[in-house]
Amino acid sequence: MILSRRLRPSPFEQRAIENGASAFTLYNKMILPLIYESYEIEYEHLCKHVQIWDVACERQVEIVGPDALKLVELITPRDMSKCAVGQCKYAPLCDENGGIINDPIILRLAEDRFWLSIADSDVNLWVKGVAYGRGFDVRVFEPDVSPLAIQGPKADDLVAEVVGEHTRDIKFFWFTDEIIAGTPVKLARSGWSGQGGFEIYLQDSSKGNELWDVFWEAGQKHNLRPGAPNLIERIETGLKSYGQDMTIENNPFEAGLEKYIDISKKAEYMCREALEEVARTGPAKRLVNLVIDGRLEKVMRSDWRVLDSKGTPIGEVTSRVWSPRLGTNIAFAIVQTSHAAVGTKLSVDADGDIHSATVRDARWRSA
Ligand code: THG
Repeated sequence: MILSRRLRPSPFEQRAIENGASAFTLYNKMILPLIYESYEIEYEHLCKHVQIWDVACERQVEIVGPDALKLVELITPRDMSKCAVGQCKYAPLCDENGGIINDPIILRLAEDRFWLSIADSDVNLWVKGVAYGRGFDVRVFEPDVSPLAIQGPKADDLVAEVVGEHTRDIKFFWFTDEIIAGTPVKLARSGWSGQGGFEIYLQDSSKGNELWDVFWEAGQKHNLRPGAPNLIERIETGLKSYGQDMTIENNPFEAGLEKYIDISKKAEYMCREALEEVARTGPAKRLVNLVIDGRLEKVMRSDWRVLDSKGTPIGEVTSRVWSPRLGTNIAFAIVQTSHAAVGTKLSVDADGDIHSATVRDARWRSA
C-alpha cells in the first residue's frame, strides 16, 4: 500500500510499525493495525495481560453550540438527555428510514458540546448537512483528537500507576480530564473488547510517541504488548463492526442494537416513524451468532450465503473467525427472523463449499 497523504497518518503509527504491526485495514481514511503476530496469540495475551492499541482511526466529530443537544438528539434514537457531562453513550446514528449511518460512542464534554467517536463512515459530512439543512446554531468539525486504547485485565494497574490511583474509580463509560506525558487528554473507561480497560483521547497529534512511550515503559512489568481490536475476542464479546455486520441497509433492531435505543424518547429524532413501524411489525431480519462446522481456509471476499434446510438462501455471514479455544468457526450472520431462533440448523455456502451451521446464543466464553 502506498501511504499517501490521502491516507491520514495516525500519531501512533510510527510506534505501531516499529513494534511489528503486520496487517492493517483502512478505517476512516486511516490505517488501522489489526495484527502483530496472529489473532490467536494476541487473543490469548489480551485475555490475561494488557495491551496498547493504535485506534486513532476512531475519529471524533465535534458538535458545539446552542443547538448541539437538539442536533445530537435528532440524529440518534438513543435518549441523549440522559447523558451527563463526563459520560459516554454508545448510540447508533440513523437516517430517516432507520438505516444505520454509524454507531459511535458519544461523549458529552459540556452541556452544549459533544464528540461522536465514530466507526468507519463519513459522519462529519452527514452531520454538517443535517445541521445546515435545519439551520441549527452549531459548529460541526473533526478536531485533532486520536484515541489510544489500553485494554486487558491489567489495564487498571497500569493506568493507576501512570495516571494516578484515582483512575480506579472512573466508572464504565465515564471520562475525566487528565494530563499524561505533559499533554491534556480525556481518559475514559471504555474500549472495543470485553476485557476491560481505558481509552485515552490525545488532543495534540504531535504528542503520539510521548503518550505511547509512558505506557510502554511503565507497562513492561505488567507484560504489556502491542495489540489491536481482536476479531476472535470481539465476536465472542458480541461487538459488531459497522460496514461489516451492519450497514445503512440495516436498522438497529436487525443489527441487535435495540438495547441502545429509546424509541419513545421525548426529543425529536429523524427515524422515529421508521423505527416505530419496525417495532410494531418486528424486524424482517436479525443478526445472530452462528457456529460454522469444518475448517474454512478462504478469506471472505464475497457474500457467504446462509441457506435453510432446503438450500434456500435466507441470509449472509457478516464476520467469521476460527476460535482455537472452541475448536470451531464463530460468526455473525444476518438471517430472516423465521430462521433466527437459537438451535436452528442451517448451512453456509462459502464460495461453493457447503458447511453445516447452527444458530446459538451469545455466551461463547461459558461454552
Ligand atoms: N472506542 C471509541 N470509539 C469507537 C469505538 C471504540 N467508535 C467506533 C466503534 N468502536 C463503536 N462501537 C462500539 C460498540 C460497543 C461498545 C463500544 C463501541 C461498548 N458497548 C458497551 C456494551 O455494549 O456493554 C456499553 C454501551 C453503553 O452502555 O452505552 O463498549 O471502541 N472511542
